[in-house]
Amino acid sequence: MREGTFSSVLHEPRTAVVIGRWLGAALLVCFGTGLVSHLLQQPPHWLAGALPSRPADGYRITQGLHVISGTAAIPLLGAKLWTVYPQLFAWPPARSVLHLLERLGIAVLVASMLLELFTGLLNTLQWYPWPFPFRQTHFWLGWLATGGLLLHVAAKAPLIAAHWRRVRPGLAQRRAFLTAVTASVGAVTLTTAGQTVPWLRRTDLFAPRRPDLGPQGLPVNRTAVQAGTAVTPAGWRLRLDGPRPALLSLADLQRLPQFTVELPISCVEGWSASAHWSGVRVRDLLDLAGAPADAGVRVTSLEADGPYRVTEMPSGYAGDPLTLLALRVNGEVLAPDHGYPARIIAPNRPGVLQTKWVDRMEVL
Ligand SMILES: Nc1nc2c(c(=O)[nH]1)N[C@H]1C(S)=C(S)[C@@H](COP(=O)(O)O)O[C@H]1N2
Ligand SMILES: [Mo]
Repeated sequence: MREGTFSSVLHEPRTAVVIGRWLGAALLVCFGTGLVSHLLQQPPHWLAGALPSRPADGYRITQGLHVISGTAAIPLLGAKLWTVYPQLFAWPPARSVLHLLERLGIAVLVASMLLELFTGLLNTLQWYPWPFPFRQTHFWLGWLATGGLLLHVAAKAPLIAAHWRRVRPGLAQRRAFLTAVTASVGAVTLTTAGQTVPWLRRTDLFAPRRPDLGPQGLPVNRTAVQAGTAVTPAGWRLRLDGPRPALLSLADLQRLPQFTVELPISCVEGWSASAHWSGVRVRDLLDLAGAPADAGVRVTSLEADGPYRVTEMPSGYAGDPLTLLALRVNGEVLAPDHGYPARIIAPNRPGVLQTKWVDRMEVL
């Protein structure tokens, strides 16, 4: 393509560096918090026992940052690509083997980054129009994109260093462009972050969730009708398996010491909402079942099938006094959509692990 085809004066390195810095910062926050989410949801064996159940709001904060930084990265990536795209049409396509490799690297970086942000955005909408599993794909693309990003920064280090500092006088067009980019990032953040940040709730216009809308003031991801648990089997008993197995009716559970805790549901999809939960401490149930002090527990739902039917809770969570088998939320008996007759609520855990419609607990 001929010189002069791209007319804007902003297709130049200083603009790319300024936007690249913001984009790089957003992507690093997004990658770090994404790793935290992955480890909390599916820890490797050696780590499971060491996961901290505090701070109680930890996952709410890291996952909130994950979705906020990922959303902000979308307009930033758009601006960055616009600044540099004339280079994508550079001719000849490769001047040397090294140049060819660099361009291939950029192709992988751009493709994985676009796909990563796209799959993440659609996940916040709970929309999965693809045949591959979301979580594993998003995880590995994250590594690919972040690795590609680091290589890209290394390859461009001299150029970045040369344009790191502002040259006076700056370009008026650049100032206008950066103001527009800042405004777009601000707008997408302000209109979506309310799904997790309470004081931004009033500007939450476009987020897929309003954290205060739903039965008992809480959103629902999977309803009781979807899970086939709208009607609890007659004569339901909690089956407690361990050295001293037990079957506990709802009345039996209500006779045990009751505790109330304030804990959030922090969904991996980005919304979070706090509530007051009341019920029996999981550790008290483990004591009843004769479990040793360092026991974990496997929780199984009444749900016939579904990816979140069974969860395992290492001892660090099971032994935390905030971890409850909740029977009530915000002063009312759990609505079917929130897990009636009983659900798990634990601190610093992804929402997917807060099992609803609990049927069975096994000492591990
Ligand atoms: N048995 C079961 N428990 C479940 C789920 C599920 O699909 N099945 N969804 C989980 C997810 S993804 C979230 S975010 C929380 C939401 O809890 P809530 O619907 O009470 O707000 O429940 C969790 N517990
Ligand atoms: Mo969730």
